[in-house]
Amino acid sequence: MTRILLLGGTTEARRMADALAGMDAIYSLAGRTAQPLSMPIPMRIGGFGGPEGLADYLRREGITHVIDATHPFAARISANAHAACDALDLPLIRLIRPPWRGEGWLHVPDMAAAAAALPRDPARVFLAIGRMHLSEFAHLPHRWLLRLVDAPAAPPLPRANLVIDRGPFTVDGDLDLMRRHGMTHLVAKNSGGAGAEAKLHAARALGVQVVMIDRPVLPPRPQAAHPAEVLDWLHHAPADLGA
Ligand code: 3Y8
Ligand code: NAP
Repeated sequence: MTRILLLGGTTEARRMADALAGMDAIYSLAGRTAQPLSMPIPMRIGGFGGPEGLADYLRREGITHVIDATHPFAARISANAHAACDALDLPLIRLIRPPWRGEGWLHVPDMAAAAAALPRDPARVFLAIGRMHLSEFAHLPHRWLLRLVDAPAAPPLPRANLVIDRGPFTVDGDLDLMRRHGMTHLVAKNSGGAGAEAKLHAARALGVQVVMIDRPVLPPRPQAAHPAEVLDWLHHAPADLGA
């Protein structure tokens, strides 16, 4: 009896949920945003309590297959899924989108390196990295444009303009936003996917310098780029043996 846990929180995960409608599947979110989008399959929201908590959940719920469709920068949940599925010998596949490629970008390995790559003199920087890592830029002299999913209780950085918006975003929208704020630099995670790509097209059109943060390295696992490949895997991954 196939019972699927879909670790979500991305556009691809939503498309995977659509493809699983009618099957015995559960969509899982961390509970990072105030009003997450609803899904066509039952949802659970909140952490599991580390890899052990996730393993307990998988056992208790009789999960037979896990699909990790979380964001490429959600490294901890992916590591936990890897450990929990190894411990229970459960099939796990990662639904992930290819990284973006572009000309003239400054590639950096992490947030601290992105902060260090910005100019010494005050610039106008679009920090399109969400809310969770802004403190790594707090010591810099720049003017910031911040785009967040939910309005923060207090301004997260000095000299910051806030845009409260949930993607997917459009090129025209990001061109207008970056032109209006006179952006000189853009800091982005190499998330891939279409939902956040618009800002890169806008940056190229406006000659804005892009600082691109490379993805964290994850343990090797079967991967797919499209829900159809995952459905194929589901029908071939033996539920009783690790795939
Ligand atoms: C809670 C689920 C869908 C999914 C939409 C995608 C596209 C829009 C682009 C910019 C970059 C950023 C951020 C972003 C994008 C999609 C996708 C994507 C980037 C939601 C969602 C959850 C989250 C969590 C949120 C993080 C933040 C990151 C904003 C839902 C809308 C910057 C990542 O305030 C916070 O705490 C926000 C936290 C993790 C990264 C950060 O460090 O702040 N996503 N985003 C998931 C959960 O609870 O498990 O609310 O419905 C999902 C989406 N965000 O259904 O179409 O698929 O990538 N999300 C990044 O890529 O750089 C915005 O502004 O240009
Ligand atoms: P993370 O750092 O990898 O995970 C931190 C902790 O959050 C995990 O250990 C787990 O808690 C919990 N968690 C994360 N994703 C979960 C999920 N889908 N279901 C249940 N618990 C989850 O993750 P993150 O970077 O904070 O991302 C959180 C969510 O936002 C994920 O769903 C991700 O797909 C989505 N998202 C993230 C980004 C990004 O830039 N990081 C962008 C877009 C969407 P326990 O240890 O207690 O189990």
